[in-house]
Amino acid sequence: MPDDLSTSAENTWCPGCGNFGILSAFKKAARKLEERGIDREHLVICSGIGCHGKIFDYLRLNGLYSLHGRSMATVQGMKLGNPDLKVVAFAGDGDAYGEGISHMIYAAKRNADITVIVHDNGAYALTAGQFSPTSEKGFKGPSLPNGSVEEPLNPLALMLEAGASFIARGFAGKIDHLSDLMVEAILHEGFSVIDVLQPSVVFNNTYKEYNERTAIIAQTPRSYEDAIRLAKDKGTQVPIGIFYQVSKPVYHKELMGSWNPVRDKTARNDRLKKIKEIL
Ligand SMILES: Cc1ncc(C[n+]2csc(CCOP(=O)(O)OP(=O)(O)O)c2C)c(N)n1
Ligand code: SF4
Repeated sequence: MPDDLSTSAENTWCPGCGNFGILSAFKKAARKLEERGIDREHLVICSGIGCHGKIFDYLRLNGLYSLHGRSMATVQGMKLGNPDLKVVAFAGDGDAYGEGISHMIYAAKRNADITVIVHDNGAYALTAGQFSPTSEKGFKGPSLPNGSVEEPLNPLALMLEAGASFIARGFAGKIDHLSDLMVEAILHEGFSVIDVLQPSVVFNNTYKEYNERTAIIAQTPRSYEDAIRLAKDKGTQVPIGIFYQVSKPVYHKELMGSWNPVRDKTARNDRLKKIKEIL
C-alpha cells in the first residue's frame, strides 16, 4: 500500500519476491529512526544495479542510483562530503561480493561509517539467474546448466576478517526482526553490514528452507572468535541476528576530525587566497 515513503514508480518485482520484505523492513526502520532523532533529510540511500537496485525507485528518500558494485564506494563519498548524514547502500550479492567486493573489504578495513544492506538471493537475478558468489554448490542457472562446482563465499566471515565493526544476518521473511537489525546497523557508528537472505521466487526460491531453518541468535557473541565460529557454523539451523558489534575509530573522524565540508565550508575568497599562497 502506498504511504509517505512510497514513490509513484511502478513496482516491477515479481509477485512474492523477497525484495518486498526488505522494502517493508526498511520503511519500518526509517520510521523507527525518526523516533530516535534521525530525520528523513539526514537518511540518504544509494543502490547498485540489479533487481535489488529498484528499491531506490520505491523509496521517497534522498540519494543516488549508483553503478553495479559501486554503491558502497558512493556512500563513502557522501559520508565524507557531509558527515552529518546517515548513509545506506543497497547491494545485491553479485554487486557486493562480486563486482564490488574490493569496496566492501576496504570500507570494512577503514571502518567507514556506512551501512550496507545486501539482498543476498544467491544469484544474479536481473540478468536472468547466473550463479553468484553466494550460490550454493550445485546451483543451476543459464551460465551453469550442470550446476556450480564451487563452494559459496562466506560473506560474514569475510567481513569479520576485513575489520567490519557491525555484522548481521537477516531474513526477508522476518520483517520485524530485519527492521530492528536495520535500525541497529544504521545507528551503529562504523562499518555495518546486514546480509539479508532474500528468496528470488524465479531463480532461487529459498522461502521454505529459510522459514524452517532460520533461528534468531539469543545473544550477540561476546568475542571476535565466537563471532567467527558462529559465522562459519554449518549446522541445520541458520542463525539470524547480530553476529558482532564493536566500537572502534571511524574513517571520516580519523581523517578529518570534526570538520564538516558542508557546515565548515571555506568562503570563495578565502579559498582563492589559500590557493595563491600555495602557488
Ligand atoms: C559494471 C557492470 N557489470 C555488469 C553489469 C550487468 N549487470 C546488471 S545487473 C547484474 C547482476 C545483478 O546481480 P545482483 O547484484 O546479485 O543483484 P540482483 O539482480 O540479484 O538483485 C549485472 C551483472 C552492469 N550493469 N555493470
Ligand atoms: S527475478 Fe528474482 S530477485 Fe528479481 S524481482 Fe523476480 S523474484 Fe525478485
